[in-house]
Parts: sequence; structure tokens; C-alpha cells
Amino acid sequence: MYIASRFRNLAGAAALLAASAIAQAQALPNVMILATGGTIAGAGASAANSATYSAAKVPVDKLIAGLPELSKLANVRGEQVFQVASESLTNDNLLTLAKRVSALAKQSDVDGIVITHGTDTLEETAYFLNLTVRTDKPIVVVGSMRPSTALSADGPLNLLNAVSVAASKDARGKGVLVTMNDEIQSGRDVSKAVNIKTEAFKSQWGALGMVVEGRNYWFRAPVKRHTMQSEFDIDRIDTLPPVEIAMGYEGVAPTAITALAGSGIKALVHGGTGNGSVADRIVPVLQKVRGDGVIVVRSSRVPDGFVIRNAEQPDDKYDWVVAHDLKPQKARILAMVALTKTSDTKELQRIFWEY
Ligand code: DAS
Repeated sequence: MYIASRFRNLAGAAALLAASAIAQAQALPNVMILATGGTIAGAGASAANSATYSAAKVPVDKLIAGLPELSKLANVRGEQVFQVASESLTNDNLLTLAKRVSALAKQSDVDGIVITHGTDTLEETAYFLNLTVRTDKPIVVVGSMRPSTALSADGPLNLLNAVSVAASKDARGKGVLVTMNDEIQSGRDVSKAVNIKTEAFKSQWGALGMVVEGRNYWFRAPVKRHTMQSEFDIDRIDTLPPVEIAMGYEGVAPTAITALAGSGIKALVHGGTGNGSVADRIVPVLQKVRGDGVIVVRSSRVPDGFVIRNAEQPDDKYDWVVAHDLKPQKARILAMVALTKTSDTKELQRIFWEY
């Protein structure tokens, strides 16, 4: 009799525990983590290796298992989309990832999405998603500058912050976000500015805010079109037109531009000096590129500032497009996306002003 009643009490307690766990899980947002590789999944030989390591080694389920605090923020599920260092990602990888993000964002049981990613091209992926994924749910791209095995690894807190932001209602409608080093950055504006510090990502227009101990502190909002306001939709994009970049520098020869222009590209981004300046011997080369039907986009190699139309070069006369404040690598992303819709230079320039 006594044992039976004890058993009944134990069973009752277990049922209560299970019910409260279910209630807690139902109360928490659902966040998907899509893993692509990079240093955040990196591993070094010893804890002292903060710079010498192999990227893209640790699988997503281990990243999640190594961070039990995540379960207090959200119901987290992981998916390994790729396992590569981000410098090796391709246009096809970008399309695959963005289509997966778009499909998940449509699911009612997904409240936010985190993408773990290498830092080298994180800014390009974040901008591409910002332009093409039609959702107002939070999409947060996150990386790390030190491998998970290093002393003072930055990946775990970056990932915790990313899930915290992706689970937040106040992060909705702000475009694709990047959480690095406690900051919440705009996927459009942010770039990797330092290649050896944990405070690596900067935007010349400043961070959107900070995330501290699971709370978001917002100080500005994006003004350029993104996600739900975008005219582009990844569900309608199956290929990206080839667009390449040629840099400007003292003593530059036309060799690279001529070779790229003859390779079948649809646009050439010129990363010029200063305010997008073009060497006098290169101007006729770019005029011929344009004359042969390739779009010319004038960007600048200078980290901050923006290119002013018809200032350094008569863009109206040459029928060139200016990249506004977009650095060459981001101008290339926008040019590829824009060219899926139009090759009219007036329309392209509008797109560069608006996105
Ligand atoms: N190779 C770098 C990359 O995968 C490592 C990193 O910083 O994430 O982008």
C-alpha cells in the first residue's frame, strides 16, 4: 500500500515536471540555427591558438550542446547547411542558404533564424539576405574571431547574443542583423574592418544597438530598403549574373579589367581610389567595357565615405552607375541582385540609392 502510494506520488511529480517543461518550451520562441562553418566552428591544437587553427570543424549540434544557456532563451534547433571557411563560399552556396532561410521564415513554428558563418565574407551574405529574404522575422548572422577551442573564445557569447536577438520581438522588421562583440549591426552597413581583433566588425554609420545579458538596446534603425520592403525575392531568383571587381591603385594597368570584361561578366565594379577616382589611362578602358554592354559600377576602396555621382567622373556622360556608400564587395552583391531584374542604368542607379 505504502509503496503504491509513494509510486503514485513519484509518477505525479514526474508528470508535473513534464507538464512544466512543456509549458516552458511552449512559452519560449523557436529559433533555427543554420551553420555554414567558419571560425565560430573552428578548432585549434591548443587553447593558446587564437589565430592558428582550422575553420569549419565543429558541427552545429556540438556548438549548441556547448552552450546550455541557449535553452533558457529559445527552443533551438540546428541544421548544418555547409561546413566551409567563408572565403570559399560560392554564388550557388549563397542561393542555397538564402532559399533555406526564406523557407524556414515562412514556417509558423520558426520565430527567428541564426546563421553561423565565417567572418571573412559574413558581410556579403548578410547583405544578400537583407536584399532578398522577404520576412520581418529576425535573421541574425554571427561569427567569431577566435576558434571555439581558444582561451577567451568570442564565439559562445556571440552565438548566445545572436539567439537572444533572433528570439526578440523588438528585432523584427530591422533587416538582417549581425551580432559580434556585443553589438547589433545592420547586415547592410557592417564590414569586417580588422582581421585580428574580436572587435572586428564596424559600420561607418554606427551599430544599430547592443545586446547585453539577453536584452537589446536600440539606438538607430536602418533607412535603406530591406527584406519585406525589398523588390527582390530569393524565391524568384535561381541564378546570379557574374559580376567581378577590379581595384584601382597607383600604377594600375588595364590588364585585369580587360581580362574580366572579356570573361562574360554582366557588370564590373571598379574599386577606385579616393572618391571612386579612375586613373586617366583606365577611363577609356572602362568606357569600352560599357560600350561592349557591361555595366560599370564606380565604387571606392576607401573604407568610409561614399561616391558622389558626376563628381570625380562624368557618370551621366559615360553611362556609369555609382555605388553610393557600398564598398566594392557589397556593390557586387547589389549589382548581381539588381541585374536579376534590370540592366537599365537609370533603374540600376535608383536601386543603388535605395538599397
Ligand atoms: N577563414 C575565415 C572564414 O571562414 C575564418 C573566420 O574568421 O570565420 O571566414
